[in-house]
Amino acid sequence: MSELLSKIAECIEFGKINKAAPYPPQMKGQDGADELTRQALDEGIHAQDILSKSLMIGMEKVGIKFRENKVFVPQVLMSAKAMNTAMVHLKPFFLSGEVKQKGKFIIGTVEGDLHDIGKNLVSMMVEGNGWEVIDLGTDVKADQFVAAVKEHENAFVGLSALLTTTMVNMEKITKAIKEAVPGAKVAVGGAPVTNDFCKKIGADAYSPDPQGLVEYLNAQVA
Ligand code: B1M
Repeated sequence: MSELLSKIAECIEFGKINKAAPYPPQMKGQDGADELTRQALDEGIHAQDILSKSLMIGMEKVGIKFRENKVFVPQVLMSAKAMNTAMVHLKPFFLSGEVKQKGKFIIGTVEGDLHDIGKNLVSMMVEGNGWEVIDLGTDVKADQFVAAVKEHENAFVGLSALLTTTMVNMEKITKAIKEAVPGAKVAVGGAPVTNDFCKKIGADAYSPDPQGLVEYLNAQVA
């Protein structure tokens, strides 16, 4: 069992989607996340074990390598694609409640801002680490965040901004969320955002990269 789970983790780490995929070259012709996840389920390995002992391990390794500039956006996207392929096989177990997720995470790029590449990477990494992600998209206004936080009880919130002109909207969004749902936790990130800015606007956490955010979220439910 552990050998198969290690192989799946490797597929996620290196972005091997399925046997037909030519990427990465060193794994050409080998089974990918698609075939191996199916095989693991057929062999009776519990979906929860596949998630926590292989998919999440692979995703964590990518997150750390990305933070250390050892891999870049394209590699992370391939890993996320491999992860999503594996997740298709696990979806029925999520829906039946057999596989437990760590919690809910609402994310959006703030009002006025249309940049979504970084926000999407964050979403994929958080989802790949066992969280249910509610992605509100781009140009998300305070009332949309508030509605989502009211709908999804105990969800954590993530705000992304890429412009110095839109990061200022994080303050009113954070205030609106906290006014509507006292105790709600808001994390902020994006190229122009800093830890000082996070503190100044009353948000709860800042991370410069997806892995730091994942570590913050995991620590909240540990
Ligand atoms: Co725009 N743009 N852009 N742009 N754009 C920047 C951001 C800019 C720095 C370019 C420049 O001038 N050098 C500049 C901002 C300057 C400033 O504010 N100081 C800029 C500008 C000015 C603009 C327009 C105003 C241009 C114009 O129309 N005159 C316009 C604004 C549109 C709008 O939003 N209203 C605009 C438009 C666009 C495109 C549509 C063309 C396109 C976006 C496409 C898309 O996202 N679908 C675009 C792009 C691609 C860029 C650059 C080139 C790349 C941004 C990106 O995707 N980076 C960018 C210049 C650059 O960075 N080289 C630029 C890759 C991404 C993985 O990184 O988003 O930082 P990033 O996310 C990181 C971290 O920040 C972190 O994790 C991610 C992975 O490490 N992170 C979080 C992000 N969110 C997080 C949340 C967290 C935690 C971590 O917790 C919740």
